[in-house]
Amino acid sequence: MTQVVLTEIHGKVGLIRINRPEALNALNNDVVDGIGAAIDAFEADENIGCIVLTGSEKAFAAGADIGFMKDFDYMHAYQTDFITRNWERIKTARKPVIAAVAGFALGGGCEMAMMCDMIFAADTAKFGQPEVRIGILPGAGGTQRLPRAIGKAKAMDMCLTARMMDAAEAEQAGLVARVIPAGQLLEETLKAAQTIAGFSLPVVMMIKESVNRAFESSLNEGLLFERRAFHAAFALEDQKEGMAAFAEKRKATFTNR
Ligand code: DAK
Repeated sequence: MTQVVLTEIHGKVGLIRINRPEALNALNNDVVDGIGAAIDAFEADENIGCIVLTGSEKAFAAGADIGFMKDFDYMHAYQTDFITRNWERIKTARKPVIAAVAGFALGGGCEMAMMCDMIFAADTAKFGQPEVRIGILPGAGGTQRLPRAIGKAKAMDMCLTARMMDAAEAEQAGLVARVIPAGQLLEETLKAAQTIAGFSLPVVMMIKESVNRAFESSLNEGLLFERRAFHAAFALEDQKEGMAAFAEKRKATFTNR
């Protein structure tokens, strides 16, 4: 049987690849469970400092698998806790997760990319929330994360008209961090991930937690959270090493302590 989720290790980076080319990487339970298991493994591996989630050249993921869910009734969706049960593992990852998106990122695919900490897009990427076309609404965060990323006007436009947004517009709107020529997407994303993985992991995790707090709290609460984390950083050996290395004009060697 084809493995619908593949993993590789590149130095200190764990790569997760969605692999259902016949269905444009449509997301079913096997795929989502596979991504969750891969994240579990990379989170537990102390040699890994950053995770990259990607698809194929043609599709990051064209959405939740429509065939899989077309006969669901309300009670089934509710009782099996559809989506929440396994999709949210990306959100709870403590190490940074970068989505490397080429081709279609639609519906649940766009939502999954937005669950990651940032999106690097190939110039071929197309983002959309076309659920309205098939009689449902975005249900894995699209109506909430999209307006936070690109504002109400464009989020409404995408969710209500089902139009796709190309990579250039997505970058201009703030949905993606970088647009990269398609042929270099993985290489460039892995390079950025290696940079992150070369820093102190506890500091990287504190930064991720603090930035995420900006979306969950008032400015004052967020600033307080940041300040506490900042003070805590002075308890790390890596802070001593980082500052000593700067003073001694050498490269820091972090030990994640
Ligand atoms: N599901 C299942 N199969 C899909 C698929 C999908 N989302 N998208 C594509 N495929 C399959 C096609 O059926 C086709 O299979 P065969 O016919 O060859 O067997 C194959 O992938 C190639 O697709 P096309 O022949 O259509 O390729 P094109 O290049 O012509 O078109 C396309 C590409 C991406 C524009 C088109 O495939 C398309 O419109 N796909 C559907 C996109 C879509 O509507 N995505 C949103 C799905 S709904 C929930 C939370 C979240 C969700 C649901 C519930 N709860 C909390 C309850 C999420 C919902 C969604 O994501």
